[in-house]
Amino acid sequence: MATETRRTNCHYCGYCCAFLATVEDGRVTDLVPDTTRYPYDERILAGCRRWRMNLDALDGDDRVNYPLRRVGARGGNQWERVSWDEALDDIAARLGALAEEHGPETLASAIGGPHASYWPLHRFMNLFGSPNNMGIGQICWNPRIWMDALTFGWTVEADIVPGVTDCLFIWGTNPAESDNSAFWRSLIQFSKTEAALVVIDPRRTRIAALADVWLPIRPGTDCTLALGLLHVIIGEDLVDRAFVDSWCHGFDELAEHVLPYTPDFVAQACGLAAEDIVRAARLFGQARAAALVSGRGVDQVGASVAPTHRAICSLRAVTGNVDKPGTCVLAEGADFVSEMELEMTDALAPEQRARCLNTHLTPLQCYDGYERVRTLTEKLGRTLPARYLTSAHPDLVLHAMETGEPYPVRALIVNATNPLLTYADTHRVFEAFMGLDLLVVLEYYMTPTASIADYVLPIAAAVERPILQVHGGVANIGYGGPAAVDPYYERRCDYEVFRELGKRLGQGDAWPESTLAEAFAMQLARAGLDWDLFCELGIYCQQPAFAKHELPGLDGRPQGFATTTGKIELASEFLPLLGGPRLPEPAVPVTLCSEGLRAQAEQEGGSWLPMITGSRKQPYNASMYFNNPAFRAKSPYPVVEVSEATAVRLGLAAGDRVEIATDNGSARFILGTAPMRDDLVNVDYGWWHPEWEPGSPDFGGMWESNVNCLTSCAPGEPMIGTWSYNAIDCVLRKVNEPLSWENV
Ligand SMILES: Nc1nc2c(c(=O)[nH]1)N[C@H]1C(S)=C(S)[C@@H](COP(=O)(O)OP(=O)(O)OC[C@H]3O[C@@H](n4cnc5c(=O)[nH]c(N)nc54)[C@H](O)[C@@H]3O)O[C@H]1N2
Ligand SMILES: Nc1nc2c(c(=O)[nH]1)N[C@H]1C(S)=C(S)[C@@H](COP(=O)(O)OP(=O)(O)OC[C@H]3O[C@@H](n4cnc5c(=O)[nH]c(N)nc54)[C@H](O)[C@@H]3O)O[C@H]1N2
Ligand code: SF4
Ligand SMILES: [Mo]
Repeated sequence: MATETRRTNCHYCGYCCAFLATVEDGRVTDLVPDTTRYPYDERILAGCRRWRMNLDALDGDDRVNYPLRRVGARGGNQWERVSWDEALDDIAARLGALAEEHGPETLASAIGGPHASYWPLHRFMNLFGSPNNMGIGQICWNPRIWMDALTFGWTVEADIVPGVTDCLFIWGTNPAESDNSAFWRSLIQFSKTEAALVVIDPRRTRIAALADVWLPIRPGTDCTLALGLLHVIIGEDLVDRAFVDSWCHGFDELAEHVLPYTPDFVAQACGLAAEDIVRAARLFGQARAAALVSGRGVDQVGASVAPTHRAICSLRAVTGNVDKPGTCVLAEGADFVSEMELEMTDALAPEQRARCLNTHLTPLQCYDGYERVRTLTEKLGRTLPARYLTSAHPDLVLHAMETGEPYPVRALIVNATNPLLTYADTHRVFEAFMGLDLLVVLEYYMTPTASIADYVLPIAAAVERPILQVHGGVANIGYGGPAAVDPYYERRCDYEVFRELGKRLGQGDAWPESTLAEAFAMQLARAGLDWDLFCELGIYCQQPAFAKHELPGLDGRPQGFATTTGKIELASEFLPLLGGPRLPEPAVPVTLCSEGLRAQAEQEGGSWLPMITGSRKQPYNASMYFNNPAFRAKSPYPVVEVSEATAVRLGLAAGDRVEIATDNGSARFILGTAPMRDDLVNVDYGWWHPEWEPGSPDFGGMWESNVNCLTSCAPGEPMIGTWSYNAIDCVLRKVNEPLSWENV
């Protein structure tokens, strides 16, 4: 028996840690951490509960191993095994016929978190002629990317350097649960230094417990807080005058704009103590080097998202905490072939771009907005990825599926996402998908979404496929490595699936590389790096320089920032061109509970409360890993949390069964108590029961504790279209009947 050791990587989180696989006759028999490749850290791997799943997942009997075609009614969970050729021939023929009848825009795609390289799907879509890539773009990552780009001309990253950074703001992010790896470890170390740590989060997270100042903010009021911090910083002249005079545009306007945001006013609006606001502002304003990291807490709050990010950008700028060591640093563009080129964005004809189901709704998040920003960022040679930043709006895509307006969307390709759990408004998503002519799902598992497909295509996971993680090209870093083995059974890499489908639809010339590894090699070659060498090193990385705005441009003068004015835009000259505001204004959170629902809940002894959803928790990730028996033994059921005081006020106790509802639907959970703001509900997301039968009637138990049965994707933010998973409301009441899984 031939035994070899091969390099490979884990992809159960974004770090893509390196491993050495023992391979016997094409099968992996063991995995050990590779101590020679990025980002090896013995303690992190010792604490990581996920990486051993790679071995189980290779041969797990719950994996999808062969192409499956639906027989019988949609959602009936009756399948026949077909060959790849049969599946791809039929899918291509049906897509061709649908495009003939309705135009290529009748095909939409759905993506999720950064699980896969999405550019092959997007290349396929662009060449097919459809602009309608739907996903999570509007609520994950890209609000920040858009606002950073409009303010600074590119994205910024916190450069947290112990001994240099003397103030750090952690704003609406909880790395103990969402990262739980190198970054979280570095924060623990950082909290032990003299530097000030300020955490803005309604929950007393583990990082909040380490903070010098914890601001348990009322959800959805972060823009007001940021403007209040600016009020103190400008009022007390904690401003970096020299930097502002040379490099900021619109300071006087901003100074006037924040005058009404006094500590008392802000304290009232945000449910905080005025003296804590002043203290936090002084810590940031007086620091020699201050950094700030934000997350979902400010990304997923509908209309507030853009103004909050802009106010946060202004906070960095007026204090001069931009592109200096230990502050917020503008990344470099990647040396590799850009995501936009890989996606072949330019192949999509202008008339098809104009049909994207976002263009008339969100003037920034669309091809026109993208091209305008691209013109700016490319002045300094950097290109943003197009995929998220032009993604269609789910509200419009669902509407087109439901009504055929403005044109029918009849087919959908779902790649690396489980929309029935993770997209807003599950009932609506379900009805819309059930009515499609063709639903193709590329998956590892028979998820609820896969269970209602026409075709489920078996996809190769980490260890069976090469990995190149490049963060969409917004920084000059790439890491990953080769596959240890060929995919087991008949699984294939996503790339090969889109290539084969594309070839059947006349796209042959556009897919010169026959494997994903060859495509990665081509992507890296532009950086002068050979794929085999990259696999040995595990990483390509160039540190950005500091104070890049002072470097000489082509005309010999400082190159400045890639914005309309060449300066950091505290007052935006760009957004008004799209009908947006010059300065950040707080917005009012949405309500999802009608008066009728509230009155009924009250009659039944329930209460109406603000809600946040999806706060990350180990060991799960969105709708994944519920099939891991060890994880389930440790975290067996879905939880709704309130503070102890709130539980007492509501007459509830930990362990009670509760139902939460909005006008959209309801879900049931077990009540827990946790240290957090009073009168607030924190709800788990992603819960289903893989041990249940897929398909009708229970769809893997997804109706019972699925918080997205309550949410809505109605566009809140007018430039990007962000909807709300946080700062919404619900009614909560106790129920006595056992939850169905208690009977199993
Ligand atoms: N275990 C695990 N890790 C994950 C994921 C997962 O599902 N599970 N998902 C991955 C993905 S897709 C993402 S995008 C990242 C997200 O990573 P993070 O952004 O770190 O997400 P969370 O850990 O939920 O932290 C968000 C925090 O914001 C707080 N918050 C809620 N509403 C508000 C508000 O209105 N204002 C403020 N200031 N705070 C608020 C919540 O209490 C919560 O603690 O995590 C990634 N990592
Ligand atoms: N209520 C609420 N909803 C939310 C959020 C929230 O906080 N609250 N968070 C939102 C955010 S930030 C995000 S990013 C989304 C996450 O939403 P999703 O990305 O839809 O969530 P996952 O459960 O991680 O689904 C990933 C699916 O893809 C499969 N998969 C993993 N890797 C691959 C691959 O390489 N190829 C293929 N074909 N399949 C693969 C997995 O088996 C899994 O079923 O959820 C969003 N929805
Ligand atoms: S789950 Fe993340 S931290 Fe753990 S081994 Fe995999 S990539 Fe590394
Ligand atoms: Mo996300």
